Amino acid sequence: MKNSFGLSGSHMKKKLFRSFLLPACLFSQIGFCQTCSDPQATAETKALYKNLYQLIGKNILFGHQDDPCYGVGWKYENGRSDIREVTGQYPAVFGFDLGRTELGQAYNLDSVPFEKTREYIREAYERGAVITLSWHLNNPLTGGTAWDNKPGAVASILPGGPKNALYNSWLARVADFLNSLKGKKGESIPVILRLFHELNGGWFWWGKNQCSPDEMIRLWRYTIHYFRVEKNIHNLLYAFNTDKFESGAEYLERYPGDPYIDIIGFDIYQANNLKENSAFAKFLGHDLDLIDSIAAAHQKIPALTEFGYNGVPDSSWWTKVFFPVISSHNIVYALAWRNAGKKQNGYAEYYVPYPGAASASDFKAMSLTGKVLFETGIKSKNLYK
Ligand code: BMA
Repeated sequence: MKNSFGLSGSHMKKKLFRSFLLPACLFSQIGFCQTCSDPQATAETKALYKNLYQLIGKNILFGHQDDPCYGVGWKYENGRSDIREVTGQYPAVFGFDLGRTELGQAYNLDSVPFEKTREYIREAYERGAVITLSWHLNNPLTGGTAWDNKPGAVASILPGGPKNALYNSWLARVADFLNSLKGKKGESIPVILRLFHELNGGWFWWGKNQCSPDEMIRLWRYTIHYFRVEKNIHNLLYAFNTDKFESGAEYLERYPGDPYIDIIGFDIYQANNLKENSAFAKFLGHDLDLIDSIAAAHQKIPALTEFGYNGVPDSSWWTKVFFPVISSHNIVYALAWRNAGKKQNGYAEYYVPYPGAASASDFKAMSLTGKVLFETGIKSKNLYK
């Protein structure tokens, strides 16, 4: 029966209930609002968000970029993982990079075949792990790499710009890849998409000296709208992440808004002016304090989206420097950068230990704290249910 509002009794109740609850995502402060930014997100994506949200302040999932692809002294050997060889467990978060998908190439910028990436993503998902993708996309204006930071590229790909059609074609290729990520029942595998990372730095073409805050915000919204509306992709959580930063105002200067973002993160390395343990720990703590409060104010999930101390030369760095700082904050995951080993340019890079490395036993000790979770710790959490 319809009432004077033209609604049946039960419909009316639902409407009133919703209009009461929605503005009061206000209730979120006491834990009610655990919905991701995309109202049309798939069931598994919504579940992932909710379950990660519930980990805030409790656990930190340990992640590693390109973990199953290669490690120090090996490449593409089935089942291998430096983290697993040190701790007995795979990481809880797997990071991969989409750079060069936009060009239709078979390999990414670090020579990882996309076929392999797809396979590793499926395997990680079946194990209950979280997947996050970064995208070091080429400069659409110059054809150079992501580090070709001449200004003007962001403006050129916005609607009306000379490279807008090219950018759309790049997004379409990324969309094809994202659409190809399917679980055993044909469901889309949820992915944390980490776009335009380190945007407060000046080294990428999307950096702070290369475009205005308004241009960057428009690019974020345009890109997310393209995936959601043009391509109907709803298996994504979006991570907003700067490099290390000084203040909340700096952090939020290019933030596209709550309807677009799920994860609030930043990247930080123990290098350059943060080479000393004490300097690094202090800055990490400072930024994590800010991230905790920004994430709480915006009802988002805080994360350390990328970090590292190349070669980890200090044998007790994990338990004495890193763990004390992260464990007193709210981040739900921390992603260590890749174990490239010796690269073609002769420069060596690794951020988690391999068997025999100086910090291997200390890393294992951290994996046994119960606070930082790896493969076995997340199994029972059923993050996709
Ligand atoms: C950097 C280095 C590079 C790599 C790039 C993208 O930090 O590891 O060797 O090409 O990330 O993965």
